[in-house]
Amino acid sequence: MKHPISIPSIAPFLVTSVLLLGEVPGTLAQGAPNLLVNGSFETAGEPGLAGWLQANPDLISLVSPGAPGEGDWALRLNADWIPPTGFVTQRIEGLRDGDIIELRAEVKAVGQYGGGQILLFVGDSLRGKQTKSAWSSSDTWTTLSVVDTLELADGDSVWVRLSALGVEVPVGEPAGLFDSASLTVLGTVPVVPATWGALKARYTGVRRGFED
Ligand SMILES: [Ca+2]
Repeated sequence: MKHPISIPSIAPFLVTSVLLLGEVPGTLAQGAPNLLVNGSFETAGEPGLAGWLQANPDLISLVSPGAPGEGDWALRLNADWIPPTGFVTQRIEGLRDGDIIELRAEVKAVGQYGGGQILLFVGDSLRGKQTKSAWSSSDTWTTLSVVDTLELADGDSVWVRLSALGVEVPVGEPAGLFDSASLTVLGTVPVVPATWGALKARYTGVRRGFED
C-alpha cells in the first residue's frame, strides 16, 4: 500500500494523527523490543545460529570473541564472489504497513578486502525487493544502521539479511564479523487508502458517524 505525500483536502481529519519524527532515530527505540531472534549469535555463552537461515553454510561460522560487551561469540561470513553467498537471513514477524523500523548491527572487517553489509528486503519470499542497506569495511567494530518506513502488500514479510561484501578476487579469506544485531519499531505512520474509492468509503463512514 502506498503512502501518498499529500493528503486530499476532503479528509483533513486524517492529517491530525501524522507522526512527528523530530527525534534522532534510535532515541525513540529505547525500550523497544528487539524483533530479531538471536542477534548476538549465542545463548548462555554457547555459540549458535538459532533463528537464522544460512545461504551457504561453507562460508558461515561462529567465532570468539564477540563485539565488546556483546558476549563471547560473533557471526563470521566469508566472502566468495559477486553477488556473495556468504549471508544469513531471518524473517521478521509482527510488522505492519506504515511501521518505521530500524535495523542495526555491529560489523567488523577481516582481511584487506573484507567487510559486512546489513540489508532489508520486503516481499512474499526471502528473494523480495531490497529496500535499504548499509555496509562497512572498517577493521574496527562499527555500528551500522538503516531506517525504513514499510510499504507492505498482502502477504508481504520483512526479511533481514547480514552479508559478507562481494569481492572479485577473495584473496586471504576476506570476511565480515557481525554481532548485536537488532530490529526495532521506531513508530508508525498512518496508512491512507490507496484508491479514491477506499478513501471515499472511509470519509463517508466518518461523516455518518458524526451524523449518527
Ligand atoms: Ca555475541
